[in-house]
Amino acid sequence: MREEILNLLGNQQGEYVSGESISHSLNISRAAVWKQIQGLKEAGYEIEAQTKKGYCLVKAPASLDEWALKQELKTGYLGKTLRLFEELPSTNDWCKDLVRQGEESGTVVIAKRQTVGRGRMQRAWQSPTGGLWMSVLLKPKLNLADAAKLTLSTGVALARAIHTLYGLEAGIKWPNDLVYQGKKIAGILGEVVGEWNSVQTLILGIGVNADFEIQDLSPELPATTLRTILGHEINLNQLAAEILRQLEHEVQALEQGDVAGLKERWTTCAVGIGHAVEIERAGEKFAGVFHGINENGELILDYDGREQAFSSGEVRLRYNAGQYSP
Ligand code: BT5
Repeated sequence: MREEILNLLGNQQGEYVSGESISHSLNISRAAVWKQIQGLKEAGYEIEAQTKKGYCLVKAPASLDEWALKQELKTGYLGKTLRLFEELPSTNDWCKDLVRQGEESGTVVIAKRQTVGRGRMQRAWQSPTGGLWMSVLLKPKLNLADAAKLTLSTGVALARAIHTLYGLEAGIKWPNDLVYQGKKIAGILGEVVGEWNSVQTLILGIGVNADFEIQDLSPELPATTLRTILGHEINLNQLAAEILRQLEHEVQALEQGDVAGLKERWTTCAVGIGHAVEIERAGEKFAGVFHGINENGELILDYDGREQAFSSGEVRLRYNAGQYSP
C-alpha cells in the first residue's frame, strides 16, 4: 500500500494528487490515505497537503528507504532485488545465508546499522546508524583469479561514486580502503562462497562512513565520515545507487576481460604510489617504495633495488609518512 501511494505521488512529483483519486485508485478510504501519508512523513518523506488539491511529494528522504533508493537506481541488475533491514549482525553474513537459499546474482542487502560488522581478518567494523552498510551478491562470469580482482573494482567504484556525487578526491589505500587526508572513509570485505577452484558466488561487503559524525566512532580510529568532511547531510539512497551503478560498470568491464583498464583506473584512484612504505608479512618488515599493482592486484614494492609482489591476504601496509595505518 505504502509503495502504491508513493508510486501515485512519484509519477507526478511536484504536482498535487487528490486524496479522492488515491482512495479511488487503491480502493481505500480517504482516512486510510491520510494515515498512510502520515506514516510516510514520519519516515522522512516531505509531503505537502492542501485541502482542495490533495497531496504533493516534495522530497524523498535522505535516510535509507527502499522506494527512494529504487527511484535513484540506474543499474541493469544490481540492486533490483533489494533487502533493507533496520539492523543486522552483518550484511555479509546475511548474504551468505541467501546464497545457501539460491538467491540470484545482483541482490543487495543493506542494514541501517550492524551489531557485529566485520572487517578483514576477523577485525571488527563499527557500523552506527547513518552509515551505508551494504553487501552485493554476485555470480560473476569469471574464474577465481579474476573474481578476486572485484574487490579492486569495488574500490574504484567507491572512489568514483564519491567523486561524481561530491567532487571529493578520496583515494584508495591498497588494497581497498578509501581514505581522505589519511583517514579512512570506507572499507571493503570481499568473500567467496562456494568451491575454491570455481567461483560460484562472491559477496562484496561495502561499508561507508557516510551520514553520521565522527564522534559516533571510537576516537582512536584514524577515520572520518563524508558528513564530517562535507559538512552537510548525505543522501544514502543516492550514494548507494551511484556506487551500484559504478560497480555494475566495473563488473561488466572485468567480465569483458578488461584487466588492464581496471589496473589503470585503480592506479588513478590510488594514494601512495611512488612513496616510501613499509610492508609487514608474518612479523617480517619490508621497507621500500610502493610501485603500484600488477595485473593480479598484488602490491609491487621496490625493495633493495628489486621488485617484489605482495598479495593482500597476507600483509599490512603502512605509509612511512605516518598518515594512516589500520
Ligand atoms: C575493512 O576491513 O575495511 C572492511 C570493512 C567492510 C565493512 C562492510 S559493512 C557491510 C559488510 N558487512 C560486514 O560485516 N562488513 C562489510 P579492514 O581493512 O580489516 O579494516 C578494519 C579496521 O578498520 C578495524 O580493525 C578498525 O581499526 C578500523 N575500523 C573499524 N570500523 C571502522 C569504521 N567505521 N571506519 C573506519 N575504520 C574502522
